[in-house]
Amino acid sequence: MTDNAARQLAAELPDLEAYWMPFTGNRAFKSSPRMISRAEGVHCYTHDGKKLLDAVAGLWCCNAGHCHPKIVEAIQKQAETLDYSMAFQLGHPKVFELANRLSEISPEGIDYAFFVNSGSEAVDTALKMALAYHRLRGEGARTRLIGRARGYHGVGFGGISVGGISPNRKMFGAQLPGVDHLPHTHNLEHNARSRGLPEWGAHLADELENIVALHDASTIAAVIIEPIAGSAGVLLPPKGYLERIRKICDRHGILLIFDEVITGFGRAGDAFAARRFNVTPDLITVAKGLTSGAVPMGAVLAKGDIYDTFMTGPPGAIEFFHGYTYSGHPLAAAAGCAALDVYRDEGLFERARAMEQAFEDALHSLENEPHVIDVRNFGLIGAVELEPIADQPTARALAAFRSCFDNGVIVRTTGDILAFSPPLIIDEAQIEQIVESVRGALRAA
Ligand code: PXG
Repeated sequence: MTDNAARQLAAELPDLEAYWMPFTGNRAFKSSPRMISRAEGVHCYTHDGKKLLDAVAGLWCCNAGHCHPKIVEAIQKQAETLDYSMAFQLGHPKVFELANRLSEISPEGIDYAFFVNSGSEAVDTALKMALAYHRLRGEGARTRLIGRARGYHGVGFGGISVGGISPNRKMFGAQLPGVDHLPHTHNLEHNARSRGLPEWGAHLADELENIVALHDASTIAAVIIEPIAGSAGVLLPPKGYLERIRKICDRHGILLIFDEVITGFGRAGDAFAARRFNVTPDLITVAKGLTSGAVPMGAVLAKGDIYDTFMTGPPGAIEFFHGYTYSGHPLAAAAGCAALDVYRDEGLFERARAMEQAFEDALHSLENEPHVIDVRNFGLIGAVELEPIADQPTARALAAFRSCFDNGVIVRTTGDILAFSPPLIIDEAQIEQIVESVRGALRAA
């Protein structure tokens, strides 16, 4: 941007100081803001009119594309009909409709939905459900929670405790007690440049047996994992790994939670990764694509057995002392129902599956570009991992991000990994544009 353009932009913008931005270099942003003022379909537009292809679907969430007219209309209609009604002891029709719709598309046996407002809340809710479930069954000693290295489960205290991303944990003191972690499955020595699920690494699931041996199964409530880890840089489950985790959990009476905040709603080429991989957990956490990112909402989807376990005690009693003011908010519920309509009517989960090969081929054409040490993909999730510059971790990927942005494409970086999760409506020409913009960025660096 020229000095003149920067001055003009600053003149048109509000004062940027008061907003403390999340997961952002505030000072860097405020000295050189990248403002998005409008979006439509796969494109976002900056404040000064630049058109950008959104290769991340917002933040892995706008699966139906931005500002889908049917979702917009549903939100508008809901806003003028019922803005809010008490979330506890009162209900409204849309939220029941959404729960029913979710039970139709979730894996067999997962029939209940508890609504929250974000992925972080979904995770904390699922962990609490797991603990209470065991206690209700007379196994109150099962309090231990098992996460995984490099796992991302949001930023609540529960989520960072089971999460495995050090910068998200280290500043925040003592966390949940009694948490342990499985190793992650990312291994470039064995699996670099895998197309789809990597061949090597199913045995890493057996580490769960060692954790059980150490703590004893009678102390372990739940294992939480992302079927495909997104935030940590797209880490794929080796073939057979999730099946093995499921078997070990079954053997020891441990609940399995799939965190599908990213992989849900078509991203993995089916309604849920659990369905695509044919491995059914006991609880699924979702958010993001649930409303196609249009209104904040998350949910925990639960097996009937878990719901039934809570539905005991005196009639009239509250069965689960948990919930949020905005649980099942009417605008979110309306957006959720409309998003599910769009996914169904436009066949977007099937479309994600159909585009998978083109996406894979395009991404893997970057394998031999400068500094690329890995390319990996599954569904409409992909990553290009770069060799870090010595002593400057993240710098290489951030430079690529900036170059792509200047070239009209928004990508996401995490460490020195470029991550891609385009809206499910992406076409082949747009995939090509993303990949060519990354190629240009890498060659120019
Ligand atoms: N679980 C998973 C698997 C997630 O990916 C959350 C929980 C938390 O969701 P909320 O709605 O509380 O943010 C997430 C969120 C990134 C990125 O750049 C990913 C997320 C959030 C912010 C950035 O990869 N995922």
